[in-house]
Amino acid sequence: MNERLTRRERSAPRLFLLTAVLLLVPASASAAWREAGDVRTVTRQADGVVLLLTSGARVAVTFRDLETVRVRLAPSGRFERDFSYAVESKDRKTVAANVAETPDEIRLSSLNGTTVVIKRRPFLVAVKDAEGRTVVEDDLAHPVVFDTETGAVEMSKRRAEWETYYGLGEKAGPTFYLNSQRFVMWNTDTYGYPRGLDPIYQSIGFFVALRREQGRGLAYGLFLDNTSRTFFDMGKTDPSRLHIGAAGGELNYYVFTGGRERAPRAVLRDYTDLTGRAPLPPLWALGNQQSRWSYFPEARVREIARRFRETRIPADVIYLDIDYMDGFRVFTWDRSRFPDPARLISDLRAEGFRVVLIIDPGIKVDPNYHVYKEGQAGGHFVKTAAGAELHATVWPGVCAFPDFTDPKARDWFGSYYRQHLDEGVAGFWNDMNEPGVFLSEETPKPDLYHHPMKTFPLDARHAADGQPGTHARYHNVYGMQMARATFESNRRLRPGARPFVLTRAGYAGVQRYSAVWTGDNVASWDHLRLSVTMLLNLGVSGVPMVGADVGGFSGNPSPELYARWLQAAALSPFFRSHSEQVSKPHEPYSFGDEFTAVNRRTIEMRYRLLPYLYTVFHEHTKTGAPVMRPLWFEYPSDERTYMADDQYLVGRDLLVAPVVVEATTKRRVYFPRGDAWLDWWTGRRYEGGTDAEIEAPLDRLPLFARVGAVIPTQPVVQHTGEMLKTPLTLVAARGGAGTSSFYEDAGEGYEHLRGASRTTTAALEPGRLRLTRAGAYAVSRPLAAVEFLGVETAPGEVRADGRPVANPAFDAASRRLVVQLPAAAVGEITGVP
Ligand code: MIG
Repeated sequence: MNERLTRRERSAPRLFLLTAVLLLVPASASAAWREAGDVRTVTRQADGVVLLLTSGARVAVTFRDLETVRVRLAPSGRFERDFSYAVESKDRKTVAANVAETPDEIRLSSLNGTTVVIKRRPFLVAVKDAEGRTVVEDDLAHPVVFDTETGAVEMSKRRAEWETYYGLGEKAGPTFYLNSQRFVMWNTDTYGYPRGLDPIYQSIGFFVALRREQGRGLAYGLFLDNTSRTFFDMGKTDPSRLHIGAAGGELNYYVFTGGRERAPRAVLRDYTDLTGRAPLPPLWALGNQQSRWSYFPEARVREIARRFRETRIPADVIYLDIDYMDGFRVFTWDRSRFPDPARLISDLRAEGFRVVLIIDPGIKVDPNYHVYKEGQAGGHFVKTAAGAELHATVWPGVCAFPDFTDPKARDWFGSYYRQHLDEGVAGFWNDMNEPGVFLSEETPKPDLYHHPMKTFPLDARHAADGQPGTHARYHNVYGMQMARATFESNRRLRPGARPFVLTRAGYAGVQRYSAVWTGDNVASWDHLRLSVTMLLNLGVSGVPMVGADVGGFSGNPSPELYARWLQAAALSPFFRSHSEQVSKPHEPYSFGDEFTAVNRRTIEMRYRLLPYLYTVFHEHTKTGAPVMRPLWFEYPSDERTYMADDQYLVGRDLLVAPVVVEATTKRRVYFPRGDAWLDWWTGRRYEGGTDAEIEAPLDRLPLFARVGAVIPTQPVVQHTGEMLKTPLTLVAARGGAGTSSFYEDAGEGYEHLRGASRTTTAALEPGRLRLTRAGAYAVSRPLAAVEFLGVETAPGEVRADGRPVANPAFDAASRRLVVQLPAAAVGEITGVP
């Protein structure tokens, strides 16, 4: 605790200076830089070419997909085994490349016209789209270089000054877009990180570039797949280029051209085709989640559950943080605090609550602790350079750490989840897996965010799935491999249920295993704003299930800040309130009666929209599109969307404009060009390409539906277990034509992969709505009503399948016409004004 207080008291500028000095040390350590040189020999292969350069480096330039180019450069001239933690293992596609050589160039093209032009002297790569436009190209003045002493490797890509960049995973940058900033990938436990601090917990070296040319938005994506420390200088040092490099290993990167369209959607599709998509989460994980460091003992946990139900605030999940354990030993319980966990969990379950447990990587060194003993006997712990068991201090005291890069250690660690699964635990939360460890008394101070001793020594050894190497090389995948161990063991041990895993650290591809939260944020208005851009950037980095601690982890939000944060997060993918030990209560009912009502309304809104949110998650599994989307993702031709950092889309059809400024009850909203929008609450119409001042009283989240969309909703339920019993209501945003569809399945298990799902397509036209259903999902939820939004005048006769509907309810103030439907499945509604 002491450490924390001192840190908070320190002045920010000094901290930044010290941090900067620390980060510079490795860069200036040595210098034996060498240029990659000219192309000496060319070897053709089916999907591209392998080049030998005059420096001795070897390069493979291949098509990974029709619109994805891969460049792999081994400074040593020898490629390593082609293995990646980021790439989802599945059958490689065979993508044929057409190769043409001239004295100056080598040209590769894929079937649909994507082309790579390789200059021979010196070796330079330019990628062109099917229309012949340059996607991205090496900077003539800065060819690829590598350092023969340190193993570092760097490249530079030319950048158009007006190009903007997004993604790079979890970044707390000063602005939403990444332009003119320099980022480092090195997973770090950064309690209370101020805006601008970098790196933090995750390492995802993928970004999306966007620029407007001839009236259209052109996107591309670039992913550097290198697990060692990497950097991305997005024009900070030199505005004319992107400067990207790694501390060691191969320069191994992919360019996603976005196809002929050059659409962000296509870039994300191809990036997630490579690194995988998040599986459909269990429905309960989309519910409201309540956490705290920590709820204990058992009576307190029961009280939390009871209070939610008493106050009629919907919730699905309660988290148990580190204090449930016996002396912080993972896979144990403190029996004085939790005498009968299985009983507690089943009682909570009867009230509609699931329990998620935190599981940290550190295993207490204690000869009487079975997990330690078995881990030691099995040789599952990370070793020092000298081959001894690596020890470092975390919550339990001195710990050993499973080598999650070793498949045997993953299986071994994973097997302990069985006990908790048998107790009925629903999901697991992996923390401290950067890995983060504590500084000891003897560690040289000051205690900086990026103190090198807050993780394993760089020369510690990892098995790395058959490619053994140092911690310097595998640090950034440690957390992701822990989440993988958790996910895979849950899949194996409880095959009928969808795992739920939450991780703090990760690497590209983490979405295949886990949800991600943005770590130890702060109860401030600025952090509320920051959470929006952080989640958006994570989403376009391929990770859909993301959230920030609502209300801020560190510190105490005012009731107003908590209420506004809850609203801003209510439609974010992963929705959880969490706060640190010393903070005041952060439950939505703990800010006084007036705010309990406000917060209830917010959470009810999320539950109303769960059928829609679930549909958007399903869309992610098919296309890789984020759930929470920046405006530019759908409107790349509208350059006003490029800087929109305090509004977001959920799926394609909902626009959210949270209030992120203190003491305000209105805000300006920008409506992207190309669609018109209806105010969710008033039904008022706003044209695309315009701004408007929107009323936002304390109990209201500014929310808009895209004209032409049909959005599935349900009545308020107290938890997702009640959903299947409730009928659906469709909200049809009238005033233009459009087709939407929504997805339903059991919300759990894997029957949906065997056809047990249903997709309903809704075609909205002036005066008419048509519904068609496809799929064999048996537990069909009836459709109770359609709410037409944006109706200005009272209707004449509304008909369902030709028969008049009794008493459609029209409310002029909210421009809503509610049409109750008969029990039989309706195919067509007509007569809507
Ligand atoms: O050293 O488990 O980010 O969410 O409550 C702090 C206690 C360890 C850090 C996590 C936070 C969690 C806390 N953990």
